[in-house]
Amino acid sequence: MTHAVRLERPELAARAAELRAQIERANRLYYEQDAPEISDAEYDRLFRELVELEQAHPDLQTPDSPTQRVGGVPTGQLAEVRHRTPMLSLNNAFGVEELRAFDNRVRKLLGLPPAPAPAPDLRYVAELKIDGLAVSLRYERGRFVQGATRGDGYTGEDVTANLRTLEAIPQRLKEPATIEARGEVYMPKQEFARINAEREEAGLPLYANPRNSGAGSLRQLDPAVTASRRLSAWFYTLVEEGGSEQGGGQASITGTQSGALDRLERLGFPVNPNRELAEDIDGVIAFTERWHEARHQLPYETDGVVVKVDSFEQQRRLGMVARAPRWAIAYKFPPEQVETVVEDIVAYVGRTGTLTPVAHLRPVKVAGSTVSRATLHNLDEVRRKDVRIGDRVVLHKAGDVIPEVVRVLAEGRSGAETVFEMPPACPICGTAVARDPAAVRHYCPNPSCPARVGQTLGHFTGRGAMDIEGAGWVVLTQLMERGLVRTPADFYRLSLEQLETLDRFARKSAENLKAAIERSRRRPLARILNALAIPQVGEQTAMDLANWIAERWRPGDDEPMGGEDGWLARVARELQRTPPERFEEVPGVGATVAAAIAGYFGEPQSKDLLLDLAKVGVEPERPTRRAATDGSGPLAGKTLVVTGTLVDFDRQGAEEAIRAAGGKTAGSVSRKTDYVVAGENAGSKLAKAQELGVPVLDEEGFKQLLAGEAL
Ligand code: 3B8
Repeated sequence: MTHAVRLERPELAARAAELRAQIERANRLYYEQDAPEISDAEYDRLFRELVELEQAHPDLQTPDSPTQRVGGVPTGQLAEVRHRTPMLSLNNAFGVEELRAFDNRVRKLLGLPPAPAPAPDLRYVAELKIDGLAVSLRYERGRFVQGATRGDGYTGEDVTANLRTLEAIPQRLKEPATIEARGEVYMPKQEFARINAEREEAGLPLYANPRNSGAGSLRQLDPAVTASRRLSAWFYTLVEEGGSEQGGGQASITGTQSGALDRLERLGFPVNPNRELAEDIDGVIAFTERWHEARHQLPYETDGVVVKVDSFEQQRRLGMVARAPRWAIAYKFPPEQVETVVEDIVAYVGRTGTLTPVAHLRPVKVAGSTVSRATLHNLDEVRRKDVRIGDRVVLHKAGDVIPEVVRVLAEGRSGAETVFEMPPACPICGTAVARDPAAVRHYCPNPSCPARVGQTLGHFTGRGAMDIEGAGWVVLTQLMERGLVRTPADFYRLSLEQLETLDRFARKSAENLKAAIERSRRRPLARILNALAIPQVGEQTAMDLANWIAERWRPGDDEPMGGEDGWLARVARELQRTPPERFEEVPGVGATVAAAIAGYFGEPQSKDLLLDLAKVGVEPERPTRRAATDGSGPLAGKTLVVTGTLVDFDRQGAEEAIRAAGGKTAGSVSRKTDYVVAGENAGSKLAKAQELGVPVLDEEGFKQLLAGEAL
């Protein structure tokens, strides 16, 4: 304590109380509301200060101090699960010096000579530290029976049903082992960016990072929500029956962490391939250096390297203190924050007319790329952060992908900084800007605003949609300015002569663009639906919706796919008269998205778009036949509803099996339902079936039915 300001006793007690309050508050925001206000680095700093204070003055420690718990309190909505062996957390190391200190502590406790003397019996495993949500999965005789979050380390939340929707989680192991596997469920960076973009459009609060959005997606009461987010997982701990996190029962099986990782892999778990068995701490340090920059190229976020003593026997001798094992440490990469200057703040008009203030920044390198723009989301956010033009700011990338202004360095202001105001008129079309009653959103109310139309058309021609090569912004702007394209269907009416009138367009370039437009007529239905820019419908939902449509309104063998009397036109008419609740049958679509889809197809402005596309000759590819619909198959002509959790099928798998057997699936039970397949925790649909006298099958009965065995 020589370097710190010396505090007197009452002040120390006050400081400890203050730290506890700050940490508790941060824990609540982080774990319960998935909305942290302080950075991880700041949290770690507070936590360490409290740990140091309590270590120096043990009488200041209270039984309920956050240092005595792992953190994370169950929200009380999901069922609780008591962990058979506690899920501890890791102590952190900031910087190489703290890694070397860890190595020396380990050596000392094991009676080995201090570095740099060689210690050939001591080896370390270095693993990438996945920035996700820790879970523990229980398998009995090879079957996945229960999955829980870490919670406070002793009691977590039961998220079994939600975890079953993850492809990364094996329902069944390659051996009938009874084990617990622990790992990290995470959200890939791109998925994080996609979900935040959707949330922004829907006016929902944004997730701070993939970890929080992953947690928000997993700690859900409705597994369909989890299923709609593409979560994945990496596993790193294997607890064999009767084992503990300090080795224990593990040793009898493999003896080492590196062996346990290999065994996890053989059992069928995803194990991160970026791991290394290092001969000494220098090997570990080289590993951290290698991944320091390279990590930005990974599709998931990693915030450090977990270093573990390889031998379980040594792990057991090292043991644990308070809340963390002494045989492992989490090396944290330095936070990727940089300083730059806000050169301007400009309001951009989006597809829906929303005006978004965007900071134009002095270009700066952060987390692997050069950044010159950062969205400020809305005026409230600009005011809350008090960002002014000319300010020096701290910048980082949320989730390692989205540039974000963390805070303003207000101390350095010269007074020449200017406060941003929303323009009173749309910067593109001059229409008076309107404001949502909810007050966060400013928007251009003009549906024919060139910015709005342009963005809509740009989305239509873009990748993942109709993918018309050569129809970039320069070309689009001209087509709009000349009045040649006002709606998406207009692209298909363009003549070669019209295209030749574009600036710097010769015969050849006109032909190329024309050919690209022609090629785009034959996109699959999912791409066409995505191209329409239906609110709340991104690529994934468009795909799910397309599959659902293809199942319900299967094209006839002789039916043309395009044209006024073709399949696409029929689909357009059907969609217009589909009530919102029917769209909830689409896998992964809840009430909000269903309402948005129905709202879109009911809107006069968008209603005829799909029909128009059919009329101008857009011809989707014929959906591939995934099911036996020719009247054969044991479930031909039958409609089934699946509810609750099954052991050997996830929801999608069960529905696919039904279709493959020639049957149909529905989302709700009615008198027309032939069977209800009820798994564990089946609720209202099961009750409905019993009320209507619809036959109910358990999983065994369902399998028999699929196998064509009469019941
Ligand atoms: C013991 C071992 C906690 C952890 C651990 O990628 C313990 O190993 C832990 F008490 O939290 N985020 C990892 C990661 C996390 C942990 C770990 N290994 N690779 C991670």
